[in-house]
Amino acid sequence: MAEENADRTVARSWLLLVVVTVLVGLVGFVAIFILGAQITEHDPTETFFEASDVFVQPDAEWNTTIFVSKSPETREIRRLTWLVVLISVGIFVVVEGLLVFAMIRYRRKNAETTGEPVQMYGSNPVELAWTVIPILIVVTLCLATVRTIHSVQPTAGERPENSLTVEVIGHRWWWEFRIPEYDVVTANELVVPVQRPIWLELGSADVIHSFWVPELQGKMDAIPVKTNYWQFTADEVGTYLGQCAEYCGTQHANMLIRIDVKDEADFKTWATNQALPAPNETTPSAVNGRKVFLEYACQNCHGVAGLSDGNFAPDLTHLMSRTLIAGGMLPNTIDNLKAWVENPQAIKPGCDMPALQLSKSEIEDVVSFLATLK
Ligand code: HEC
Ligand SMILES: [Cu+2]
Repeated sequence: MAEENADRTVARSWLLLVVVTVLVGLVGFVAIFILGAQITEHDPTETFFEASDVFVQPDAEWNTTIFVSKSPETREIRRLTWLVVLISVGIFVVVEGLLVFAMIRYRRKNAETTGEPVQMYGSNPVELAWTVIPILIVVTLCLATVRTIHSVQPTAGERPENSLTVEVIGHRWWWEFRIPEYDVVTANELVVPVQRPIWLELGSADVIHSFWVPELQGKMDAIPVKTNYWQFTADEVGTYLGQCAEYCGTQHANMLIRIDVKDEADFKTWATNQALPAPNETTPSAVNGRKVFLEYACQNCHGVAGLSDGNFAPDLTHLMSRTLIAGGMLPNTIDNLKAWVENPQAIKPGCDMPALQLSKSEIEDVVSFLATLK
């Protein structure tokens, strides 16, 4: 009787092995199918997340979401994410299913009819099953991950011919962007052309930062001394928000990124304007403000083309073309500029701009001057 039971159990475990192997094979096949599909192919989950207010709030001031992909690179990353989720859910269902089955089948109430479950030791098929299946799963995940990394992460020599190079330099706590092709230097807010590969060369002026605009690309470290390369091609015109993703000091949370993707003509207009020197100020207050700018230490830290070449702090040549200041903390309004110049430490404690103890009229004047930097 006991022997008969043991035989049945062995037969059952073989059956289990076959079923699970087939299931894993199926999942692997689906995975390879999904990964192998053309990246231009429509992804139905995208529409779902884009339409879902939970993940994307169109009116929110600052909204970064990993659920919407607006570049081929993020689509690849998302596909990998779904593969991992799919496999994990599969494992969960199988393991929990077996657990629940065992709990019901062998619960105490059934003990008189079914007895104790057959106690086995050293069953080859079972041992094989729980060794081989996890290995298969891990290998599948590993291959898929390597494949995705390889396809989204460029190396130094892979810069596409038609790409636009942007140098990205992380500072505590703001981002510097340079576009050598157009002589552009700006801070925190970058404009790039749509459907053209953007080639990023990342570095840092101090500690390690991480450049992350989730709708356009995954994270990439910006570190001192060594240049890291990163690349994305935006599908659509729009504004994409990001954030430093590597803790870099007290104001790390206020180190935001804003990328405006425009069509080629609008981008060129923007870039051409950014490359112009600061316009001549007109009002007496602005003329005074310019003096204040040169007399106080402002010019040592801030660059204004044609006036000063400080490069420790955000370039101010076209300050007024930006929507936010202080790493994304404040809308760029006259009142906020005044508050900022009066005491940056009250707004962004610990930041690298000191309160320069300007008088009320000096603040008025220097902000009138800043307001001419269009
Ligand atoms: C010791 C260097 C230093 C001096 C001097 C200095 N700043 Fe700054 N300033 C900074 C830094 C650093 C930031 C960026 C702070 C941040 O976002 O973390 C900044 C930010 C700003 C910003 C916001 C720019 C943006 O795009 O976010 C304005 C405007 C500004 N400074 C104006 C001035 C004026 C006007 C003066 C002179 C009265 C001045 N600064 C003096 C270092 C300096
Ligand atoms: Cu940071």
